[in-house]
Amino acid sequence: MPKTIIVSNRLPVQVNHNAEGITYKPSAGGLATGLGSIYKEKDNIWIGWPGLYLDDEADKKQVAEDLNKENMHPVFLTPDEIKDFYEGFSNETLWPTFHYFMQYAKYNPHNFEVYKTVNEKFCQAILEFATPGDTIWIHDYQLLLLPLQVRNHLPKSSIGFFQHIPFPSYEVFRLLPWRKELLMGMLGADLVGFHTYDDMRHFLSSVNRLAGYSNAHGQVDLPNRKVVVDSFPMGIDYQKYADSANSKGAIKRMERYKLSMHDTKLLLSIDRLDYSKGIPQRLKAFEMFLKENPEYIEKVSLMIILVPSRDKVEKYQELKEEIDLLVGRINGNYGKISWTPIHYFYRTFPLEALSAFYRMAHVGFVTPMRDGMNLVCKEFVASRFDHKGVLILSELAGAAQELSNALIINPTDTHEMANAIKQGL
Ligand code: GDG
Repeated sequence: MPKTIIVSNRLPVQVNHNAEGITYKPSAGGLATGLGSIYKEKDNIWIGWPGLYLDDEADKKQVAEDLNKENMHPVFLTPDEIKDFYEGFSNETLWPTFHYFMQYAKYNPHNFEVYKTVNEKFCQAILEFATPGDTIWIHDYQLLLLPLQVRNHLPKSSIGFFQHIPFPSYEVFRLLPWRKELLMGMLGADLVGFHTYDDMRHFLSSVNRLAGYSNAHGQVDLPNRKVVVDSFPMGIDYQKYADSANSKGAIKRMERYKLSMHDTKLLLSIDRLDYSKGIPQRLKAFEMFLKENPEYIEKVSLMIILVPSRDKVEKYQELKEEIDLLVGRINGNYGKISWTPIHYFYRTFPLEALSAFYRMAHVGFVTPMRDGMNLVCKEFVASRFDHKGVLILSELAGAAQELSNALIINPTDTHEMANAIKQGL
């Protein structure tokens, strides 16, 4: 029976190895949220890195066995591969370039070589499982070369590629020394998908100008195959978030949190800690709002939940320090014994707690500088099944193209954001 093989850099579980042995917990992040249900069906399988380095062969064997029972297969990476492929090329070259932070991008040829090798490692893992008729569904910017690598081994296979982050304009993409190889890698798929129409147009323009292939209605004609390129804006499981926000557990938590927050109005933001998410800009807008609207002091708080992410990468460490300082400054300047302006958490919460936050917040405050889609704003809306609440949303999130009834702001405009907070409240 044909199956779907999902392939992404990370598996949807975080594997840890500590004194108690090997433990597993679901990972937080957009991809895990979006595809969580598909790989569990029938014989489908999800191939990816389990998120840690294991040197002991017996541990690797155990992890592989445990994960196989849950329809997952691990690709193990060495410490050098983690550094050069994951932290290096993926997160210090592709991520900043694709999010228009070109000044953060490093151009290191060695890292690109390791990126290629690791993509080939994923390819070998696919070959272990693929049988004729299967659909191979590859995800995201860490695996741009993989569609072509698989095509070279299995010319007749059915391959989809979906990119979860923006695809930048040609003028930005062309900065990458490896631009053509990366494009050709993606064109190894039969279907290439993006969240938005703009991302798709940017990709097609780069294919045309760098690889010389034109397109008609999103179809690229290669000499021996056709590739369809389209936009597929990713949604969420609406019912899951609506039900969770209405669950006994979430309501109980919400009542407890409300008591300790003395019924102040609440702005809520939830992100991975990442410079693309516009967190310092958001904090400065909240500070300006308090300064310009002192009547709201003691009446409104901002809850900011930051999920630790890529903490070995220098820019992320610097960002964490900047955020710590800003939160300290705002709480130090405006706080009262009985009121904290910013409730700041640097960790993950279980879904039940997130649902309680989503449901008790009056305003969802989502202000990325760039975001492929952004699922948090959709989860906020789904959790407000009572149709109350206001969403402030950056025009630079893919989701802004769908959620046009939100208060749409430009995240570089501090004034506009401060005004939107007032309007939202
Ligand atoms: C990438 C793209 C695109 C957050 N904190 C906790 C937690 N989360 C969950 C949220 C949400 C997910 O993580 C974050 O998804 P986003 O879409 O907002 O952002 P990225 O992680 O950057 O995702 C993005 C996405 O891929 C999908 O294509 O939308 O543009 O950058 O689901 O709820 N989950 C739990 N505890 C937390 O503390 N359980």
